[in-house]
Parts: sequence; C-alpha cells; structure tokens
Amino acid sequence: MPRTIYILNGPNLNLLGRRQPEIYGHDTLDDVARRCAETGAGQGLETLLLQSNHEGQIVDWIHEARDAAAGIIINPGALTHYSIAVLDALNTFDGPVIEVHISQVHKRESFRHHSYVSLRADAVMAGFGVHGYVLAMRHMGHLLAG
Ligand code: DHK
Repeated sequence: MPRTIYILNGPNLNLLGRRQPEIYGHDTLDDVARRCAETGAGQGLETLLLQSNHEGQIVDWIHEARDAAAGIIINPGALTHYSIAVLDALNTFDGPVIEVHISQVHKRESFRHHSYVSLRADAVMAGFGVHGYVLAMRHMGHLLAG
C-alpha cells in the first residue's frame, strides 16, 4: 500500500493568501504544503499537494490516486457544491477521503451549504482556516493506523 497522501485543491485556491484574506487568511498553498509535509513526516506519510482550476484535472488526479495514494485530502473549492464528476471519481477510490474547507461554509451563502463531496468523505473540516489541512493530516494518520 502506498504511503502517500494526495492533497487536492480546486479552483481559485492557487490564489490562497492573496484572495479574500478576510475569509481565507494570509497563508499560501505553499505554506499548506510545507505544514502538511511536516505533519506527514511525523506519521511516516509522504504528501503530494496539487491544485487545478479545471474539474477534469481534479478527476484525473483522483484516478491517479487509486494506485498512488493511501488517502486523499481534498478541498474542491466551488466544485464541492456542484461537481458530480468529482464525487463519482472519489467513489472509485478505496482509501480514506477527508474534505477540507478553509472557511466555515455553513455560515456563508446557502449555495455553499451543500456538498456533493460529503456524500463520500469520511470526515469534513470547515472553518479551521488552513490549520484544517494539518488537522486532516493528523486524522488521516489515525485512520491509516487502523
Ligand atoms: C473554497 C472555495 O473556493 C469556495 O468555493 C468554497 C472553500 C469554500 C473553502 O472554504 O476552502 O465554497
């Protein structure tokens, strides 16, 4: 079994740290990658953080993860709320899936309250800022330890 965790990020998350910092904070996706790698190192896990603004690329990475990853942490961005393709792809993956939202989506517009990805996710983090990725990594280690 591979010991790599795929950390997938959807549309607009490339702008993390510069985009609406009052909502998403000042840390960048590189900061997230570094913190997740540090957390994973303490758990015997490697991490691969990827970001795309394109739904099909996210689907392709989930397919790749079927053979390459022990677990998936995913912040699908807006795809959360409308992408049945991302849900279907995640349903082909056998390992643990943790959904992360930086913001507390349930405090925001009603269209952000529904998540297709939650139909597959084993755990959901929302409102912890970028620390949610680190918490998700810790929980991933716990899940994979059995
Ligand atoms: C990120 C986005 O880009 C939004 O489309 C989601 C999520 C919320 C987040 O909080 O990380 O609605």
